[in-house]
Amino acid sequence: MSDLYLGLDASTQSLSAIIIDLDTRKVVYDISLNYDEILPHYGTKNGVLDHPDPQIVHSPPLMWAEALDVLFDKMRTEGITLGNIRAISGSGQQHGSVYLKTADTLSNLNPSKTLVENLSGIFSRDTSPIWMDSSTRAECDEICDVLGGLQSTASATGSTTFERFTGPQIRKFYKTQPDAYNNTAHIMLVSSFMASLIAGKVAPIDHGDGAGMNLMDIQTRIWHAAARDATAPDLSHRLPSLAESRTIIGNVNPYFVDKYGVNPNAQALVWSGDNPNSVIGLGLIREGLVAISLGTSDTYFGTMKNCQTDPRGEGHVFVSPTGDYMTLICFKNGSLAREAVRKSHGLDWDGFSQALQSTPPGNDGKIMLPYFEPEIVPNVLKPCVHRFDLDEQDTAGNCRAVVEAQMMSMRIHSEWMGVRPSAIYVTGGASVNPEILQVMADVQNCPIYQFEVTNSAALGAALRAAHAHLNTSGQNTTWENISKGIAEPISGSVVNPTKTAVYDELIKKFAECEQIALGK
Ligand code: XUL
Repeated sequence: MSDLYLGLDASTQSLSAIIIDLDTRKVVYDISLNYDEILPHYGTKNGVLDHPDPQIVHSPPLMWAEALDVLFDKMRTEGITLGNIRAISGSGQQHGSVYLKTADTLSNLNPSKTLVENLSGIFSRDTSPIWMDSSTRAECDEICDVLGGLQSTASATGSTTFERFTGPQIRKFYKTQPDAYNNTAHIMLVSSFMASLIAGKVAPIDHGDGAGMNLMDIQTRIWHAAARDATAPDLSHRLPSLAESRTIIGNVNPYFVDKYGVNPNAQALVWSGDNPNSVIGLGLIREGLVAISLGTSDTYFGTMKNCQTDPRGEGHVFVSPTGDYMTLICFKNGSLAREAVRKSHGLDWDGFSQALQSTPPGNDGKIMLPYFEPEIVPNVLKPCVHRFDLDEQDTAGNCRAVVEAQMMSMRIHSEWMGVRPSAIYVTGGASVNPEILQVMADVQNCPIYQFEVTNSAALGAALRAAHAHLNTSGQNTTWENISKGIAEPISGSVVNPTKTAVYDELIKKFAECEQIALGK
């Protein structure tokens, strides 16, 4: 019987599981359970609770726990051989936090009861602020000021303070609900909360997810004392330890053995955030490998050996599960902007592609800054589309301008990493469009590969479980071995750069236009 590895992913909208058989390099089980559908009694919409203030976005932590019961029950009834699971790890939406009065119950869960029954009364805060919450501007400024401003906060913790990051969220909780804060014994991340349930004890926070808190020293990977003190009093004994993401916490909680037949010797690993897990699920295991996800917003993430932080404070540095560093840069005007241009010129996607084909690389110097929505990178608060040497009615020119702008912006705003990509793996809806990929290849001057993944975070978690298990059972293995044949781009999918010189020139003009648009 094959050894199996389980990767779970507690994301914003769903709990997913991927089981891999490393011998055959195959995903043997892949499921995603949508919280709104399977657990409607929590009243969430897209996994979050309704709130009159749109800046406040919370989810119920008990829902995530209940979803674990539903998932394991489903796996058991579907005949998955949970007895063959050798190791379990997981992925959580980053930044969200869970507040517990006590963790004593975790090691003593009664399998004849549900997780909800077992966990009743342990939370000091019934709802968890998640990454979509943006209600902590004041706390961000307070912490950032104590740490000496944007640049020094970024070099201390990997990112300047962001509303969704855990430190500012903890500070707001302490300021607005001091009694509940005092009543809190343990503060966990979504990832470490789920790992604690699986392991039956308080799980460490891994360096990858810890870097999304504005609380961890990004160089030494221990809690940053000044950041901690700037966040809330007596925080040190409320936070768990920090650990490498390959750390095995112990064997799986007997609750899952007795109730669902999980292998009693299955190792429970620390969990990490969804982005660090995706780095593994996409095979970004060497410096210079970059992934670009072309989704509602476009994200750029890649690995780097040395820790470089962004002096402009726009990008984030997390720790990769390989022990290297990784970056994440989020551009809000992704599909949003491409679609706005397409629709305003009455085109379908074929028409959009034809427009790209009919225009030359470099667009004869026509430039757009496509801030259809407020932009994260660069920081633009008021939406405004700027055009330089570009007529608003010029259909083909506008189509090319929006795509070139996105690709040039990614190149300019990732320069601080000091690592030029050697290959880019592209995912997300727009990654099927060869004309968009050609612009990407030309602007970045490197080959682009398509990647067919549905859940790179859960896959990354399963691969992390396999890596840790093999390396602790005397079968030393490398990340290259682990990802071979399973976390690789679609073979033959390469788009090579053809016209690059034009962009080395145009990018200078684009940078100037950006400065003008930003009023600098
Ligand atoms: C990263 C971020 C999101 C969440 C949810 O900084 O906020 O990607 O991890 O997916």
